[in-house]
Amino acid sequence: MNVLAIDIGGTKVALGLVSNGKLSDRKQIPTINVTSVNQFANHILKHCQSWLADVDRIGISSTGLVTEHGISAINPETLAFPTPFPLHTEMEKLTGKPVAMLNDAQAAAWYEYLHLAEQEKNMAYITVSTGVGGGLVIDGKLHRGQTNFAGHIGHVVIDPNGPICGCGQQGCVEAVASGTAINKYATQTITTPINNIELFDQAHQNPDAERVIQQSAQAIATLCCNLKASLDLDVIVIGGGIGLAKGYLARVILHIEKRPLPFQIKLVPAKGNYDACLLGAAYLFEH
Ligand code: BMX
Ligand code: ZN
Repeated sequence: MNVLAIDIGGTKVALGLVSNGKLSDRKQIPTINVTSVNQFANHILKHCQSWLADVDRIGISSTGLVTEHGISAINPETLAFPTPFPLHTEMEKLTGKPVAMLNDAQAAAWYEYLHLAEQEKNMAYITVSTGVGGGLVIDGKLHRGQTNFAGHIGHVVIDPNGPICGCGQQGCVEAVASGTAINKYATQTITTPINNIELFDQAHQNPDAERVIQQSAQAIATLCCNLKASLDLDVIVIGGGIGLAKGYLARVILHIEKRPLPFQIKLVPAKGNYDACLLGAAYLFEH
């Protein structure tokens, strides 16, 4: 089976041709601002025209709350689609192929669950990227909840006096730990302009850079321990551009190891690497 996999993030859209579960071709385009769902669907299809004839199904994973009505933002600062945004129905209309759509981190959680090394039944996937997203697998089933909101763990409040989050709350994990938050803190503390890649490169010799990364790692560690206490998970899989940045996971683990034993939880990097959400889109058809 050939699946056209589409992963929509706040800054980029990844496109993949997945043949029998393996990524055989991949492209990346920026997430553009649009006024209609038709405009966005055509923009995507323009870039994968050459694959379409071979495609049996289309899987979409997207940042935001994904329901049967379409995509909407929990944090509109990271995605500015008009609401409603029924990308799945529009793609079905334009291609005539069956389309499935899920939140990006929920999709990645399912892919990672199917690829766990151990026979674990309770796990979470956390992506630390533009935002902080999550997906939960409980007793071997992807848990989405009544309104599909389950897993939006980036919007768990860890500091009621913390920074305002784009979702309207104060002190969410996302407002402290995401790539966007890291970049904001870095710009405030380090006087020369610096991007997140440079920040990680400089961390070993620049205490300000290290402090900014530690603040994020500590917030993610708190989130992991909170998840262990609330769901008694067996493992948490970490992904995303920040989550997979060199040395980040090790920093989170060090913070977790300082907690009392019942709160400690095993962390592993995503098997799907930076493409966990893209592969997740293709695996929406695997049960
Ligand atoms: C936000 C939220 C989640 C998403 C997460 C990670 C929006 C637009 N997105 O918390 O649905 O899973 O970011 O998204 O409200 P990413 O774009 O950083 O991968
Ligand atoms: Zn929030």
